[in-house]
Amino acid sequence: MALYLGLDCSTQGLTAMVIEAGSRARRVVFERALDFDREFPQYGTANGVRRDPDDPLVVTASPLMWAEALDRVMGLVARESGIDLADIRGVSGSGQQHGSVYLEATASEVLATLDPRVPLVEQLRPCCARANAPVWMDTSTSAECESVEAAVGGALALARLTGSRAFERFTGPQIRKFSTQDPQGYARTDRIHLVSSYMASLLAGAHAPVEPGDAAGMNLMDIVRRDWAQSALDATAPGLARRLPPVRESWTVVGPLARYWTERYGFPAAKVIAWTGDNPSSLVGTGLVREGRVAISLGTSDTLFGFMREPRIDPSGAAHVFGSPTGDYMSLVCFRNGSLARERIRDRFGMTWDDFSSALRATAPGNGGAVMLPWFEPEITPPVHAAGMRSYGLDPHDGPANVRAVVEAQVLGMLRHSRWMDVRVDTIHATGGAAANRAILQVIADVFDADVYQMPVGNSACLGAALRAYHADRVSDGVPIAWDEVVAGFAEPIPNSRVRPIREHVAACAAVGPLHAACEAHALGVGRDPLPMIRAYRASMEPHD
Ligand code: XUL
Repeated sequence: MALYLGLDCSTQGLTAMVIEAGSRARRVVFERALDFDREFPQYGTANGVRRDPDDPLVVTASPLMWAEALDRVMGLVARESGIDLADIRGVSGSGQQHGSVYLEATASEVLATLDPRVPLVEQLRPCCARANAPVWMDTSTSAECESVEAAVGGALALARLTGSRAFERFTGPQIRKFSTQDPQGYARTDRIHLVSSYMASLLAGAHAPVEPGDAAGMNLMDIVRRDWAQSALDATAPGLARRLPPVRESWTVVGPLARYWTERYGFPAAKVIAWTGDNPSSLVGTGLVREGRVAISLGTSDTLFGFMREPRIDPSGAAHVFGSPTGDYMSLVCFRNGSLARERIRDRFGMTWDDFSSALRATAPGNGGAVMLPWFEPEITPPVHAAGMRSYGLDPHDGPANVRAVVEAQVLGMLRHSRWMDVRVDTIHATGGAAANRAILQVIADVFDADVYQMPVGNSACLGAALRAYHADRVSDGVPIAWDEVVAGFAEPIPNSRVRPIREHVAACAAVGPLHAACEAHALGVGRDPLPMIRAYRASMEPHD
């Protein structure tokens, strides 16, 4: 039997999943999640992080907490999974993206000689050059973002080089801030890890590389060459190249599990595979392993992510391009006003979700040219700082029209703001709470003219990690396996969940696309008044003799 262990060190907890992957059986055999707040109260986290009481923009977590959680979860796999540990052939993982861990030079020796009798956390404590790791929720580096962008020739130049303009949570600006605010701490730092490469290092007992999926979230890696970009390193901090791990392919075998794990818990010397970020890992865990497939996650905020063969860049600077663990690329586009906006409309008209769905079904695609821009909160895509819903030709008292307006605006926005990917989308995997609503999925199918499938609920990042371990094991054994085959039987849609586009609806949605674009441009202050266009559209809709 061939078993693979996937781990996911997310913001709020650490999850372990064991899968059986082979020609005979393909199934999840064990899953266990640890919640940081509940299991490790000594670190004083809320939802896995700590906010600086003096500066709420500063958000961190302790790398020691992650080490302690790894120790505990590995013990649980050993004791409670009921599996024969000897069957585990590979281990990989995913981490929350962008977070960084700063280790002193002593870490190399400590990692190489981890003592199985002493808890991991005690051995690591002396080698942290910085007690706290800044995480992706930290937004305290606006000044650093500006100076990094200026040094490489502007936001677009940085996006072309690294896949994204500078973002506060990205690791490069965070490193710059540390190096200027605590030069002594930076001088003591011998190695800067991402959460992913740090956790892989703990498992292998040696400094692990980073891989292009997670390294693309740093504003430091040349997205085309998939190696460090010297101009970005120079713009960030002195002597950075020697402090960073090398960039290696996602299926790199870092080494066998360290003696710490084999002797303390009885694991075999299974292959430790490089870890990646949670979003690249979810790409695999939702089966997005070929061009034409994207996932839309309908949550508090809505996210669209998809597979790309080529590293194309969003010229508006709102989206990201990361490496994909398959050796290709992925996009990530985030819309802040997701469920939040749908709920606002539902509540304003005193509806239930069933009423909301009925309203969607009862209204015509195109909404008679009535448009809403649902920026109830500041929006990420497109960037909107001043919150406030805007509407054009929409009756504020017409509940069903408002329901259609909010959903069409969101989905047409997803289409418009993912066009830069230049990918013909034929299959959409829908995840997140609102993916249960098939009336919303029908709008997605109609707008994208693509089949939409519902995905089973689960930890797709953790599943992606286990599947990556399976793939890398096969590659390193010299019997490579196609990615479609890796995910088959695991990352598959719910049977019979397909929602097909309806031909007349597709045409109606395509016809209002330019109208929505014009309204958005006007609301952003870069376009003309769209009302004449709405009038012309309405006139064209009137029946002719
Ligand atoms: C992606 C991002 C988050 C983190 C935490 O850019 O910041 O999705 O990866 O999940």
